[in-house]
Amino acid sequence: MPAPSADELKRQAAAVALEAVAPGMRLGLGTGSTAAHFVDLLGAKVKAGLDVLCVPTSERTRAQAAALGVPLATLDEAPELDLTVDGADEFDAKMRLIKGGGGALLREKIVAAASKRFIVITDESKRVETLGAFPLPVEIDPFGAKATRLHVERVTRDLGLIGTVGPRLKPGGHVFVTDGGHLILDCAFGAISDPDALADRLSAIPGVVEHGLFIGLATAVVVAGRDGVVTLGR
Ligand code: ABF
Repeated sequence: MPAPSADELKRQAAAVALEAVAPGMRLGLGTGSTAAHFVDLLGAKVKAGLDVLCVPTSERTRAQAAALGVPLATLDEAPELDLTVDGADEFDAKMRLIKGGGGALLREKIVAAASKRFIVITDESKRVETLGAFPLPVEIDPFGAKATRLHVERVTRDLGLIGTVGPRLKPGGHVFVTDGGHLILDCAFGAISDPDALADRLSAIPGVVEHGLFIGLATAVVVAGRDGVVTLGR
């Protein structure tokens, strides 16, 4: 039998997370290609009669879920969620994550923090010993963007992180703008030896709206690999 493709692995992880969904739950829906598999599988369950209410983390996910007939609410309408299922760009053995490659990190973090359980769905390519091979996204306010960027560079240099900090651009060279109207700095430092310290320092910078280090939020990470699906946490 041929080895499963990366896309098949993502769907397998999504299917395992779907088992945690029960009737009547209020769910947070993540963003990205792995989360899209979860939304797709959930849509089929809803069509078959499952009763849930869902809060999407991006306009992209909202459109996908709406097209599948998944009942949607805003986080203001459903401020306490039972479970959020989302992807990640990287995770380590302590279930610390880098997220934001898809540009939805602020809403993803707000929704995850509003959930009793937060299940991350991934394929094995996202597992790392030390976070940082994936450039860390930092979401900033457009006001004073250059000053904020300099501040981020100073703070990270103080922590011994040397690399490039640059605004995310769209294909064609235009600046990428998030659903919330913010900009993203992609910070390519390589290995981040102390993600907790970096998270604290970034959070303290005026102008930084949020950063892509998700620490202490994931309650489980479902990892689909060529040898099967493994779940860290619960
Ligand atoms: C979202 O989608 C993001 O936080 C993360 O950046 C990305 C992962 O995308 P994919 O599932 O397509 O690899 O979860």
